[in-house]
Amino acid sequence: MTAPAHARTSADLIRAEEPVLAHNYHPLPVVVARAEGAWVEDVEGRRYLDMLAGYSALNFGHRHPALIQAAHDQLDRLTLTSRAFHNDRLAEFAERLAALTGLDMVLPMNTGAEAVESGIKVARKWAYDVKGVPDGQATIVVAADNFHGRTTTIVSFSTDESARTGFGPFTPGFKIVPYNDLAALEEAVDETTAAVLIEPIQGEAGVIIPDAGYLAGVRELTRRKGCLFIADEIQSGLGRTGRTLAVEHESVVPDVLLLGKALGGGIVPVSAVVARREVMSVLGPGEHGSTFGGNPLAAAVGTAVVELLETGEFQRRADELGVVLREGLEALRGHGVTGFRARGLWAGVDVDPALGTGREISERLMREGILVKDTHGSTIRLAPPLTVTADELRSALGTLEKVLGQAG
Ligand code: IF1
Repeated sequence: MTAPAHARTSADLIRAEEPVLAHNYHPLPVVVARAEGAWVEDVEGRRYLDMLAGYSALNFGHRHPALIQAAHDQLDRLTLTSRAFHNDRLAEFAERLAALTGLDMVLPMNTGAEAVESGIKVARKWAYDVKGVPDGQATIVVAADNFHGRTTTIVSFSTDESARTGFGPFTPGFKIVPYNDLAALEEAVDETTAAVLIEPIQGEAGVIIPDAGYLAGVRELTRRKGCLFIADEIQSGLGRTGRTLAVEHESVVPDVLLLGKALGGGIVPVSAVVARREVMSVLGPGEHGSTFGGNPLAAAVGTAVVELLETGEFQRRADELGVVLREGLEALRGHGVTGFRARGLWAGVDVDPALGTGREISERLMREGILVKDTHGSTIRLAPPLTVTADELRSALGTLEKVLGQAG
């Protein structure tokens, strides 16, 4: 007879997962039981500063009061209708999200991967219906080292073998070019190209920030060559880089924008494709859909998220605190940090491999009360909630310095 869940220790719960939970993750050995703001607490009551924030799904911190209130209010009214009927929350969500992004129409979905898949379908249909590409011949150009999700079509164009092995056969119609290389893009885009799909900053690859001018170059090239620019801002968007959207750093407006993660406020899965009217208009009734896409609970929380972003407060915080983050990391350069890339409250930090792997550094930080996640090799990513304070940020950087000093 196993102990009741509320009496189980972290170790009990980790052990209990093993026989019944798919082993598709290797989590840090911490069992979170409650959280508020930038802080989480494990089963035994130990507190940790969350410097991962759900990979940017918790931009507004854990359980932001305005978002929780919006969820509670909607839970007491209506949670799901399916799209067979209208609901009284969806119009406002779509209106305010479109206005926030500077685009025209919204296709509400649930997870990031669904937004990516939906963006691919819309771009292909635009290529056939508007651009005149012969049926079945549309191609989409993507970047090497991309991360856009885990569905079979999406891993079809991944360059990460661990994401692909064992999952074939794959979806055709994708070309892969090096990221941050406009010449390669120029060569790859041809008359069959429906779209160029890229992350404005590559997250999983290690927070790879392209050269100044790259995003503007992609915008100019796609416009000139008559294909769509799809920006996957599922991780880079919604305040993370110090702007509503990362593409704003180069004053670029894509034809199609993919959003997710923080759009659901860290409460419910909410994602969306937002696009120019000409593009989204290729979808007719019955041609795409989702049971939960645009449900009233998601729309209510999504609207509250948009409301937080309309003030610009979180974007300013990320921009201003980004200076604290970059200065702190600069001070660690040569003291265990061999390099870093940072924009707003988002950084990929390369640690001297002699001091340990990213996983080992992450575990040492966990024991010191800081939660981060490694990406590849000895790179760790830092992405705290945008509600983090400067003191909390400095404290986390001090702990990183301590851990790097102890390591090796
Ligand atoms: C996990 C990575 C990050 C994304 C971009 C689409 C999606 C993601 C730019 C798909 C999702 C998540 C997946 C999550 C961990 C996290 C991740 F490590 F997997 F690669 F952030 F870098 N576009 N990224 O970053 O969105 O379907 O997951 O909602 O545990 O797999 P999703």
